[in-house]
Amino acid sequence: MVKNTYNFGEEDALLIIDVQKDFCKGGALAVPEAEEIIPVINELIREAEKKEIRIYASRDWHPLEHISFQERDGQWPPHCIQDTEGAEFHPDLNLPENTIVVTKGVRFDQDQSSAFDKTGLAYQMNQEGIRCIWMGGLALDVCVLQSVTDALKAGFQVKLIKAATRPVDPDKGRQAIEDMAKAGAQII
Ligand code: VGL
Ligand code: ZN
Repeated sequence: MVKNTYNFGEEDALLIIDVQKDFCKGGALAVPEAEEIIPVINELIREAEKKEIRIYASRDWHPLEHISFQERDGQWPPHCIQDTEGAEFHPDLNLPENTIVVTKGVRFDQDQSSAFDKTGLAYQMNQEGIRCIWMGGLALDVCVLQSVTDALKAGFQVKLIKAATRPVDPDKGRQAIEDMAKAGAQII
């Protein structure tokens, strides 16, 4: 179905942002059409494995009554609560066993929309000699946008795969693409 070849280089990594049940159909904070990205990401995973490219997957992993929830004057309904079903990766996502999981959203004092926000991920990727990050996941206008922005600020090249992401809000999604391109991301 998805017929794409992704030209991964030796210093590349794949970073999949928050493809979790709560962000998909029936979840606490469902992103429209979220499931449509899964075959695209699975194709990226297959290609990354073929080329022995490192795969990272971030997960939103909130404590109960997190500061980002509406009950705490945050922006979001409760979602991705630690060790609940909604916080699980989507079952159709074929994450290999050697995927490195990046846990975020755990801090009591702030949200972490970006997978790079106080997670040490930029340090880890630099240690591994990674120069270029291919990114997709959920949601385009929230955590993907923030992660792409932070990756660029940290000096990585970024390739955002458009078919591998969906926004919470379509207008904000279009704006996010524009902003990421302006910041230097390559949109594929
Ligand atoms: C996200 C809203 C709240 C995301 C996380 O992963 O895009 N969105 N928490
Ligand atoms: Zn969250």
